[in-house]
Amino acid sequence: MRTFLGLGSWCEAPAGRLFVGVATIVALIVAARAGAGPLGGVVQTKARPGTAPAPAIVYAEPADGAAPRRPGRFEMLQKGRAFVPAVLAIPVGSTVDFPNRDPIFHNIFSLSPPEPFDLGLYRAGEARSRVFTRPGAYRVFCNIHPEMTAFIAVAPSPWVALADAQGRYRLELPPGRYRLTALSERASPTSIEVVVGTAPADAPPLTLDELQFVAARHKNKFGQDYPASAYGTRKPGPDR
Ligand SMILES: [Cu+2]
Repeated sequence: MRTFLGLGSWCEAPAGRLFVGVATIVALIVAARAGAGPLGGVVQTKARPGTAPAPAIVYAEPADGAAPRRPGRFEMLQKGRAFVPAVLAIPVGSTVDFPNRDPIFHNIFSLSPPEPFDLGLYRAGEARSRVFTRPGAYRVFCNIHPEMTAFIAVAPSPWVALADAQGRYRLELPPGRYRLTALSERASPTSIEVVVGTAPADAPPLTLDELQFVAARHKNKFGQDYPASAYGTRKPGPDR
């Protein structure tokens, strides 16, 4: 039998503080030549030995003025008793479709503080959708299968990216001053300020710390423990 550690009670407090940066460093990025101005960089994660870092999310907010709204449409499948993909990074206002591609029922929900939701129970072949109007970090679960866990980061701007396995990311930013924030499902957010010119540039590294993260069984949609029968007889999903 395998125990599913599903990012439980520890997680909700940091999620509520998602967009409060921990450390702020001012860094100036000097434009070298005219043209498009993508900002690249790398997120370095302090992870436990032998543990792959959780996927990092990076987003930029204008330091002065409001960010434009450019919502998109995204998809998170329920397939093989897992969420696919298990991590999404989306602009605020975006819609996420949650199709059920399994031959069994699922019940997707989140208790995360930005805006808890419950999509209810639905069968194979059906899809339900949700518009994420509030920025923040959403831990997403299934009320039947505790091994199903996902993470959706809703950025307050259109400039958001999921870093690759090496922590590298790229954001297409108009020239200006920005607050750049990185976070993951296992690390509190950290921010720096950057000034973006008209030429491609690299931001100073952002560092995430997973060492404080303690995995725990998460609760069901009623805030209660799952029945013991929900564990152990199920096919294991991703242990994240
Ligand atoms: Cu399920």
